[in-house]
Amino acid sequence: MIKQPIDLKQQLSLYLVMGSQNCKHDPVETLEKAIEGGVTLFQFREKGEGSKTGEEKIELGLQLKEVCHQYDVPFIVNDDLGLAIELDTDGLHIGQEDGDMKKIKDTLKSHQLFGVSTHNVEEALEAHRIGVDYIGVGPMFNTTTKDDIEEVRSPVVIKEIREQLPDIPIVGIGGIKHDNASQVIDAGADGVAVISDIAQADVPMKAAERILKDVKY
Ligand code: TZP
Ligand code: MG
Repeated sequence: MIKQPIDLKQQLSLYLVMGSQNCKHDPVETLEKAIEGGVTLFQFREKGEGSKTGEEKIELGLQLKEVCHQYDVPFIVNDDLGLAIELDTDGLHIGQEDGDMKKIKDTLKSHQLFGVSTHNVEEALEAHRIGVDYIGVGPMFNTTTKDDIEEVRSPVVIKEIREQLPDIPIVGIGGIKHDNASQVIDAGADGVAVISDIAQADVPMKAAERILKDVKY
Protein backbone atom coordinates (compact mmCIF):
# COMPACT_ATOMS: atom_id res chain seq x y z
CA MET A 1 0.00 0.00 0.00
CA ILE A 2 1.24 3.51 -0.70
CA LYS A 3 0.14 6.83 0.71
CA GLN A 4 -3.02 7.93 -1.05
CA PRO A 5 -2.55 10.95 -3.27
CA ILE A 6 -2.92 14.29 -1.62
CA ASP A 7 -4.53 15.49 -4.79
CA LEU A 8 -6.15 12.79 -6.90
CA LYS A 9 -6.79 15.25 -9.73
CA GLN A 10 -3.07 15.83 -10.02
CA GLN A 11 -2.44 12.07 -9.97
CA LEU A 12 -4.79 11.69 -12.92
CA SER A 13 -2.64 14.01 -15.10
CA LEU A 14 -1.05 11.22 -17.11
CA TYR A 15 -2.71 7.87 -16.49
CA LEU A 16 -1.04 4.95 -18.25
CA VAL A 17 -3.40 2.02 -18.90
CA MET A 18 -1.64 -1.11 -20.10
CA GLY A 19 -1.25 -4.87 -20.20
CA SER A 20 1.45 -7.03 -21.75
CA GLN A 21 -0.70 -7.38 -24.90
CA ASN A 22 -0.39 -3.62 -25.56
CA CYS A 23 3.38 -3.37 -25.29
CA LYS A 24 5.94 -3.04 -28.03
CA HIS A 25 8.72 -3.75 -25.53
CA ASP A 26 8.86 -5.66 -22.25
CA PRO A 27 5.94 -4.47 -20.03
CA VAL A 28 8.00 -4.01 -16.86
CA GLU A 29 10.56 -1.93 -18.73
CA THR A 30 7.83 -0.02 -20.57
CA LEU A 31 6.17 0.93 -17.29
CA GLU A 32 9.43 1.96 -15.66
CA LYS A 33 10.47 4.17 -18.56
CA ALA A 34 6.99 5.66 -18.89
CA ILE A 35 7.00 6.59 -15.20
CA GLU A 36 10.41 8.18 -15.66
CA GLY A 37 8.80 10.18 -18.47
CA GLY A 38 6.12 11.47 -16.11
CA VAL A 39 3.27 8.94 -15.80
CA THR A 40 1.38 9.76 -12.60
CA LEU A 41 -1.03 6.80 -12.25
CA PHE A 42 -1.03 3.26 -13.64
CA GLN A 43 -3.79 0.79 -14.49
CA PHE A 44 -2.96 -2.87 -15.10
CA ARG A 45 -5.36 -3.86 -17.88
CA GLU A 46 -4.36 -7.39 -18.87
CA LYS A 47 -7.21 -8.03 -21.25
CA GLY A 48 -8.00 -9.19 -24.80
CA GLU A 49 -6.05 -11.09 -27.42
CA GLY A 50 -2.61 -12.22 -26.29
CA SER A 51 -3.12 -11.27 -22.65
CA LYS A 52 -1.94 -13.39 -19.74
CA THR A 53 -4.29 -15.24 -17.41
CA GLY A 54 -4.10 -17.11 -14.11
CA GLU A 55 -0.73 -17.30 -12.33
CA GLU A 56 1.07 -15.50 -15.15
CA LYS A 57 -1.27 -12.53 -14.84
CA ILE A 58 -0.81 -12.41 -11.07
CA GLU A 59 2.98 -12.63 -11.40
CA LEU A 60 3.10 -9.77 -13.92
CA GLY A 61 0.73 -7.73 -11.75
CA LEU A 62 3.07 -8.15 -8.79
CA GLN A 63 6.07 -7.04 -10.84
CA LEU A 64 4.26 -3.97 -12.18
CA LYS A 65 2.98 -3.07 -8.72
CA GLU A 66 6.53 -3.16 -7.42
CA VAL A 67 7.71 -0.79 -10.15
CA CYS A 68 4.85 1.61 -9.38
CA HIS A 69 5.65 1.62 -5.69
CA GLN A 70 9.35 2.27 -6.29
CA TYR A 71 8.21 5.56 -7.80
CA ASP A 72 5.21 6.25 -5.50
CA VAL A 73 2.78 5.83 -8.38
CA PRO A 74 -0.56 4.23 -7.43
CA PHE A 75 -1.20 0.79 -8.95
CA ILE A 76 -4.81 0.30 -10.08
CA VAL A 77 -6.20 -2.93 -11.53
CA ASN A 78 -8.83 -3.13 -14.28
CA ASP A 79 -12.07 -5.15 -13.94
CA ASP A 80 -10.77 -7.80 -11.56
CA LEU A 81 -12.07 -7.27 -8.02
CA GLY A 82 -10.51 -10.58 -6.91
CA LEU A 83 -7.09 -9.45 -8.10
CA ALA A 84 -7.53 -6.03 -6.50
CA ILE A 85 -8.07 -7.78 -3.17
CA GLU A 86 -5.41 -10.46 -3.67
CA LEU A 87 -2.70 -7.98 -4.67
CA ASP A 88 -3.96 -5.32 -2.26
CA THR A 89 -3.80 -2.79 -5.08
CA ASP A 90 -4.18 0.96 -4.65
CA GLY A 91 -7.45 0.80 -6.53
CA LEU A 92 -9.84 -0.82 -8.98
CA HIS A 93 -11.26 0.49 -12.25
CA ILE A 94 -14.42 -1.02 -13.74
CA GLY A 95 -16.68 -0.49 -16.74
CA GLN A 96 -20.45 -0.12 -16.84
CA GLU A 97 -20.88 -3.84 -17.46
CA ASP A 98 -18.64 -5.10 -14.67
CA GLY A 99 -21.16 -5.52 -11.87
CA ASP A 100 -22.98 -3.65 -9.13
CA MET A 101 -21.00 -0.46 -8.53
CA LYS A 102 -22.27 0.01 -4.98
CA LYS A 103 -21.47 -3.57 -3.91
CA ILE A 104 -18.01 -3.38 -5.46
CA LYS A 105 -17.31 -0.06 -3.77
CA ASP A 106 -18.35 -1.54 -0.42
CA THR A 107 -16.06 -4.56 -0.92
CA LEU A 108 -12.96 -2.45 -1.52
CA LYS A 109 -10.77 -1.37 1.38
CA SER A 110 -10.95 2.26 2.40
CA HIS A 111 -7.48 3.01 1.02
CA GLN A 112 -8.39 1.68 -2.43
CA LEU A 113 -9.38 4.13 -5.14
CA PHE A 114 -12.47 3.30 -7.15
CA GLY A 115 -12.82 4.48 -10.76
CA VAL A 116 -15.59 3.84 -13.27
CA SER A 117 -15.77 4.24 -17.05
CA THR A 118 -18.62 6.44 -18.23
CA HIS A 119 -19.82 7.61 -21.64
CA ASN A 120 -22.38 10.30 -20.96
CA VAL A 121 -23.82 12.67 -18.36
CA GLU A 122 -26.31 10.09 -16.99
CA GLU A 123 -23.63 7.49 -16.28
CA ALA A 124 -21.40 10.15 -14.74
CA LEU A 125 -24.19 11.34 -12.43
CA GLU A 126 -24.87 7.75 -11.31
CA ALA A 127 -21.18 7.10 -10.64
CA HIS A 128 -21.06 10.31 -8.61
CA ARG A 129 -24.14 9.27 -6.64
CA ILE A 130 -22.43 5.98 -5.71
CA GLY A 131 -19.41 7.97 -4.55
CA VAL A 132 -16.69 6.81 -6.95
CA ASP A 133 -13.32 8.52 -6.59
CA TYR A 134 -12.96 9.39 -10.27
CA ILE A 135 -14.59 8.74 -13.64
CA GLY A 136 -13.07 7.84 -16.98
CA VAL A 137 -14.86 9.33 -19.98
CA GLY A 138 -14.52 8.09 -23.53
CA PRO A 139 -13.78 7.23 -26.13
CA MET A 140 -12.60 10.76 -26.87
CA PHE A 141 -11.29 9.95 -30.34
CA ASN A 142 -11.01 6.97 -32.70
CA THR A 143 -9.02 4.09 -31.30
CA THR A 144 -8.12 0.62 -32.48
CA THR A 145 -6.87 -0.55 -29.07
CA LYS A 146 -10.28 -1.64 -27.72
CA ASP A 147 -12.65 -3.46 -30.08
CA ASP A 148 -15.88 -3.23 -28.09
CA ILE A 149 -15.85 0.55 -27.81
CA GLU A 150 -18.92 2.69 -27.73
CA GLU A 151 -19.30 5.48 -30.29
CA VAL A 152 -16.67 8.19 -30.23
CA ARG A 153 -17.83 11.00 -27.94
CA SER A 154 -15.29 13.80 -28.45
CA PRO A 155 -14.21 16.11 -25.62
CA VAL A 156 -17.65 17.79 -25.76
CA VAL A 157 -19.02 15.12 -23.41
CA ILE A 158 -16.42 16.08 -20.81
CA LYS A 159 -17.59 19.67 -21.04
CA GLU A 160 -21.19 18.53 -20.47
CA ILE A 161 -20.24 16.36 -17.48
CA ARG A 162 -18.05 19.10 -16.02
CA GLU A 163 -20.99 21.53 -16.13
CA GLN A 164 -23.08 19.11 -14.05
CA LEU A 165 -20.30 17.88 -11.77
CA PRO A 166 -17.84 20.72 -11.19
CA ASP A 167 -15.69 18.83 -8.65
CA ILE A 168 -15.51 15.20 -9.71
CA PRO A 169 -12.05 14.01 -10.86
CA ILE A 170 -12.29 13.25 -14.60
CA VAL A 171 -9.88 11.50 -16.94
CA GLY A 172 -10.49 11.27 -20.70
CA ILE A 173 -9.62 8.08 -22.60
CA GLY A 174 -9.54 6.75 -26.16
CA GLY A 175 -7.27 7.75 -29.03
CA ILE A 176 -5.43 10.34 -26.95
CA LYS A 177 -2.02 11.32 -28.25
CA HIS A 178 0.36 14.21 -27.77
CA ASP A 179 -1.36 16.27 -30.47
CA ASN A 180 -4.90 16.06 -29.09
CA ALA A 181 -4.46 15.72 -25.30
CA SER A 182 -4.85 19.46 -24.76
CA GLN A 183 -8.38 19.36 -26.24
CA VAL A 184 -9.38 16.92 -23.48
CA ILE A 185 -7.88 19.11 -20.76
CA ASP A 186 -9.43 22.26 -22.24
CA ALA A 187 -12.85 20.57 -22.09
CA GLY A 188 -12.49 20.17 -18.31
CA ALA A 189 -10.68 16.88 -17.69
CA ASP A 190 -8.07 16.66 -14.96
CA GLY A 191 -5.96 14.25 -16.96
CA VAL A 192 -5.65 11.88 -19.88
CA ALA A 193 -5.55 8.07 -19.92
CA VAL A 194 -3.39 6.59 -22.65
CA ILE A 195 -2.56 3.11 -23.91
CA SER A 196 -0.99 2.92 -27.36
CA ASP A 197 0.68 6.30 -27.66
CA ILE A 198 2.97 5.20 -24.80
CA ALA A 199 2.90 1.37 -24.78
CA GLN A 200 3.44 1.10 -28.53
CA ALA A 201 6.06 3.86 -28.72
CA ASP A 202 9.64 3.12 -29.71
CA VAL A 203 10.73 5.17 -26.69
CA PRO A 204 7.98 5.15 -24.01
CA MET A 205 9.78 7.70 -21.85
CA LYS A 206 9.83 10.28 -24.63
CA ALA A 207 6.20 9.52 -25.51
CA ALA A 208 5.13 10.13 -21.91
CA GLU A 209 7.12 13.36 -21.70
CA ARG A 210 5.57 14.60 -24.92
CA ILE A 211 1.98 14.04 -23.75
CA LEU A 212 2.64 15.46 -20.30
CA LYS A 213 3.71 18.74 -21.88
CA ASP A 214 0.24 18.98 -23.40
CA VAL A 215 -1.47 18.23 -20.11
CA LYS A 216 0.50 20.72 -18.04
CA TYR A 217 0.78 23.92 -19.97
N1 TZP B 1 -11.60 2.54 -23.00
C1 TZP B 1 -12.14 3.38 -23.85
S1 TZP B 1 -11.16 3.62 -25.20
C2 TZP B 1 -9.97 2.59 -24.60
C3 TZP B 1 -10.38 2.08 -23.38
C4 TZP B 1 -9.65 1.12 -22.55
C5 TZP B 1 -8.72 2.28 -25.34
C6 TZP B 1 -7.72 3.38 -25.27
O1 TZP B 1 -6.52 3.04 -25.94
P1 TZP B 1 -5.69 4.09 -26.78
O2 TZP B 1 -4.61 3.25 -27.44
O3 TZP B 1 -5.09 5.07 -25.83
O4 TZP B 1 -6.61 4.70 -27.79
MG1 MG C 1 -14.26 -3.49 -17.72
